Amino acid sequence: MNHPVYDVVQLASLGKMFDDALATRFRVLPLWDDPHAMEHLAAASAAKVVVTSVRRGLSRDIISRLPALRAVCSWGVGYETLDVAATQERNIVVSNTPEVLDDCVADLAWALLLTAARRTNIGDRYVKTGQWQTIGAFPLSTRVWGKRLGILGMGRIGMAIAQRGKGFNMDVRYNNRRERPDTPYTFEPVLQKLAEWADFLVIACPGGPQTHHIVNAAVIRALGPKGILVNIARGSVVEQEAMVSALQEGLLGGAGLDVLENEPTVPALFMHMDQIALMPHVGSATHETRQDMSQLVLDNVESFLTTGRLRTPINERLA
Ligand code: 8YV
Repeated sequence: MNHPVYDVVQLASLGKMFDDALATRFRVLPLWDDPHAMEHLAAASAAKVVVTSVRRGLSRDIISRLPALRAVCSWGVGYETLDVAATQERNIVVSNTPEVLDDCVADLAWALLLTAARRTNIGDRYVKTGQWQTIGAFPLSTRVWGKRLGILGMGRIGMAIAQRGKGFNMDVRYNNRRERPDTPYTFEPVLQKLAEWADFLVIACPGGPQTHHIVNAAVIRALGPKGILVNIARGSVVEQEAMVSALQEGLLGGAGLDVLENEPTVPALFMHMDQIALMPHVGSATHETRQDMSQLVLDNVESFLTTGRLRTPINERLA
């Protein structure tokens, strides 16, 4: 069979403008809304690059069907849904989209922290349903400024969250795989101790097997009845059932969650729990940041196909 020669297999859309730009510059096989994508992969035996996303992921099976694959350019900072081990076995390089989303994700962490502490979501409903007139004064909430901010994961996003904490005059400590002496914050090597110390614990570490359920029942209880848990990272980091029981029993003060286990499934129980403020996994979802992320994917493809090097490779950082 005579196939056109493709440079790029595209498994995830980058938005119309960027999809068009990619297709104008390179010979692209778009498969993101193709129900027969697996069969059509055979046409891309010469493709050097795969474009995908953290949502779409990349399996070992797909990698094995692309004999000429040299680089994977993924949309999103997380890459736990990509089979990185399979890429490393074949010396395939991988890029993600770091930095451009740090500040928007940190902003959302703060929005959730403030919502959970000051109960702005409940207050909004209180006013709009007329309860201000019928019931009167709104119950007191929790002070934010000057409190203790614990951060799990002091990467770029953790740093951006910590920096905002300074604006609220907070004492910041963190737990991380390793100490970061290049930051002004205090390292706490034991997560449970960080939770005991903190008023607010914000999760900003990567997902995947290494962090699965590290925020367990003991950590949640250590945060305590007045503590607030914020998660803008991955639902897999938190033992969700333990968190819910702690909230129901009054052993945890509140939670602000952008991410859940098994998204987009939301436990029915959550719908009636005012102690949980929810967002639908939108940390990076502003017009500006989404544009920057797609541009960075495009830049990585362009850089790899013209110079043989990625702009933002993850492989080096894994070493
Ligand atoms: C999400 C993210 O992909 O970059 C990441 O790793 O989690 C986010 O950008 C996005 O919010 C849609 O799920």
